[in-house]
Formats: sequence, structure tokens, C-alpha cells
Amino acid sequence: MRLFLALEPPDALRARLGALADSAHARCGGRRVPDESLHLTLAFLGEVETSRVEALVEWLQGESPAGGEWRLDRWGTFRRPGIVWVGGGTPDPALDALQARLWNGLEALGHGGRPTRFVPHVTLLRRAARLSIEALPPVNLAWRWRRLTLLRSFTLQDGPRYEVVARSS
Ligand code: 2AM
Repeated sequence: MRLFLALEPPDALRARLGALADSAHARCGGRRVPDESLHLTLAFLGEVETSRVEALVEWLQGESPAGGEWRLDRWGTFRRPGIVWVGGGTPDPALDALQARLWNGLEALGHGGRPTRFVPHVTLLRRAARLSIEALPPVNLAWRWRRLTLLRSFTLQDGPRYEVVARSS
């Protein structure tokens, strides 16, 4: 199954991210990520054999991050898949440390795919027709996070959907 580790926004923040996604969609087109799918990816594992999932879940349940507050204050784009996102204008040491620690744990379990660069972001649009973010409303949000979620990704006709597999403590 196709798996990834992520932070899920609290409900109030999810709604505010959804409103930003609506603004971005009106201007840039493409596929708006549904509110229930909004997340911050910490580690993308790709296809994982079913036989390896139990060990992954046990490891995750043993993790209890101290948590932090991530400030989102900028728009960004990834050109190739037409992604429009929101994220932080400055690096967030707590998120960087979390991502590094997670990859250390994942690699100890035999998983590969640690990226060379981590750009924390929340994808709001995919396959945008126009990557014109200059005139979009200002972003000023705070995300208080603690628990991590292991999610399974399915591809439906209108885009990906996610299902919770496990959460950290
Ligand atoms: P995203 O955070 O930019 O949307 C589940 O598919 C999540 O993992 C997506 O949200 C996506 O990033 C990320 N993802 C998907 N395919 C990926 C890949 N090949 N490499 C790294 N991350 C990927």
C-alpha cells in the first residue's frame, strides 16, 4: 500500500486552509484539494508491502513528539505538477528536527526515500492552470501540532484520497 507520514490540521485550521484553497482555485484553476485531505507531508514512503506495515505501526505508536507551532505565511508553487501550496517563509527548526528524526526511525526499519531537501508545505491545488500566486490574499496562520498520522493514499478518478492507518501517541 502507498503510505506517508503527515500532520493533520486541527478542524479550525483546516477550514481556514480550505478558504485559502478556494481563493487560489478561483485564480489558478486546477484541482482543489478537498478540506478532508489537507495535510503536511513529513515522509513519503511510497509502496510498502503489507507484511511491513505492522512494524511501522508499532514504531509510530511508540513515537510521542513534543509538538510545536508552525507559522504559515507564504504562498509557493512547484512547477512540474502544477502545485500551489502554503507554507512558512523561514525554516522551522522543530519541523526540520521532527522530519529528520522520523527518517532516522524509518531508515532503521529499512525504508528508503529520504529527500535531499525538505520543504514543509500544504498542497492546496494540483495541476493548476496558472501558477499566479502574486495577487492571492496574505497568509498568516499558526498550526499547533503534536500527533503524527500514518496515511494510506488511494487514487480515485478525481484525485487522491487518504485513509488513516495509525497515529503516534
Ligand atoms: P504533497 O504534500 O506535496 O501533496 C501523499 O501522496 C503525499 O505524499 C502527497 O501529499 C504528496 O506531497 C507526497 N508525495 C506523493 N508522491 C510523492 C513522491 N513521489 N515523492 C515525495 N512525496 C510524494
